[in-house]
Amino acid sequence: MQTAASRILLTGGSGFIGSHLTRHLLASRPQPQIVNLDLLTYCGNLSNLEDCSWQPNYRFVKGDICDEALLDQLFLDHEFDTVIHLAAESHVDRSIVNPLEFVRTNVLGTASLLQAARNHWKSSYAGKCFYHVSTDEVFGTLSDGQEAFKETTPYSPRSPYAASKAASDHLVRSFQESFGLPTKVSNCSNNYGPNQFPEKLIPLCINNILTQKPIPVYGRGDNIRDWLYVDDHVTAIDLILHRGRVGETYNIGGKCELRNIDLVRQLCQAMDQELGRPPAFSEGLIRFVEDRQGHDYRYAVDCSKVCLELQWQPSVSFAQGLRRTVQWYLENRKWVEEITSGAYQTYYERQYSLKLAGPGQIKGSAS
Ligand code: NAD
Ligand code: TDX
Repeated sequence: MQTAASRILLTGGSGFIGSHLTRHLLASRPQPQIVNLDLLTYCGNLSNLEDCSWQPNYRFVKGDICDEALLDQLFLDHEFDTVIHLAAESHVDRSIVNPLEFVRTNVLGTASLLQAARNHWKSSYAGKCFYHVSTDEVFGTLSDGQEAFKETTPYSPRSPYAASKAASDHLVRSFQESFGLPTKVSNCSNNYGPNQFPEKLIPLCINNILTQKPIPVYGRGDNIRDWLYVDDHVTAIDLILHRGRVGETYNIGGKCELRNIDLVRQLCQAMDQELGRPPAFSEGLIRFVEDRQGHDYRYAVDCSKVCLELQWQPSVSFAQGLRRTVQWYLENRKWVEEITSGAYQTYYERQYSLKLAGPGQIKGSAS
């Protein structure tokens, strides 16, 4: 079903994928109004959307997706017809250290958003859409030769992160089934590209190679991930949002399975070339370290549904995407330095301090 998506509540827009998606949607025609609701946790960074902050159809709100009163107020003020939900705790290693934070944000936060959408849309669901951005990790782990995850693969999450995303997917489905809320879900494989927080494999390695620190590869580096350049994920979300069928889930994948150790070696090579270092210089930094607990062995996504139904394809090869990513991090060293120093967390105060509203009011209005 066609969705106009003219007044969008987008959550997590200051994170990695959310910032790319927001920029993409702001440039689309007809231009939607976008409210980016983001708590600016450690991985939210206002500078990711600095170039968009002046646009009249964009507004940033600092706030928590678990804050029901805030959600209520935002729905009243903006009369959203679309929710695109990306806000989440997203790093598997952190979920092993602090699972409850993941339950709060990913499960309770999603439930709060669903409830707000249901309350405000219940008089008519026509032209409304709740789009939930999820992950392939809900399907669990594959062995070599096992068939890639399909939309119909049973859920079998193995990390607290994956379990919290699986729970959020189930909640979305339950609101569709029980209340008729018009929902769409996509489950995507590993993304990479500019603005990814440097705790994830690729940006962490780029930073360590640059600063000549050890590159930690978990276990023997045999684990396999299916990599997708972030812009291709964004294009898929746009297509599903506007042309996908209500009530459906769509798998999105890169058709690009790589063993971690092979990826890291390729990255070392690309970095050495960019930095004019001798061949194999950075490979010497690789260290095999203790494995992640419950480390999923292999992810592979069968994305034939979105390819056939919506004519989507990954358009950026891994070699191209990796080169672009490396170049972006080299040209934007300040972005990582501000994260390392903590300066990025003062950006909100610098940008919005004069406009802070009183208690109970919405903060951070850019307008
Ligand atoms: P990210 O960690 O870079 O960004 C998450 C954003 O959510 C941050 O800006 C953060 O401040 C915000 N946030 C966190 N808790 C919040 C709360 N309580 N209220 C409001 N905002 C909050 O994540 P990402 O990698 O961009 O992932 C975005 C979404 O896509 C997530 O839902 C993730 O599960 C999903 N996903 C990610 C990948 C990937 O490879 N990165 C792959 C598939 C799906
Ligand atoms: O230092 C590291 N060394 C290492 O060997 C890190 C950070 C990771 N790894 C391994 C673990 C994984 O096998 O690299 C692989 C990729 O790790 P992450 O970048 O942490 O991603 P992953 O755990 O696969 O999850 C990612 O993809 C699915 C995102 O973080 C999730 O948000 C998304 O849902």
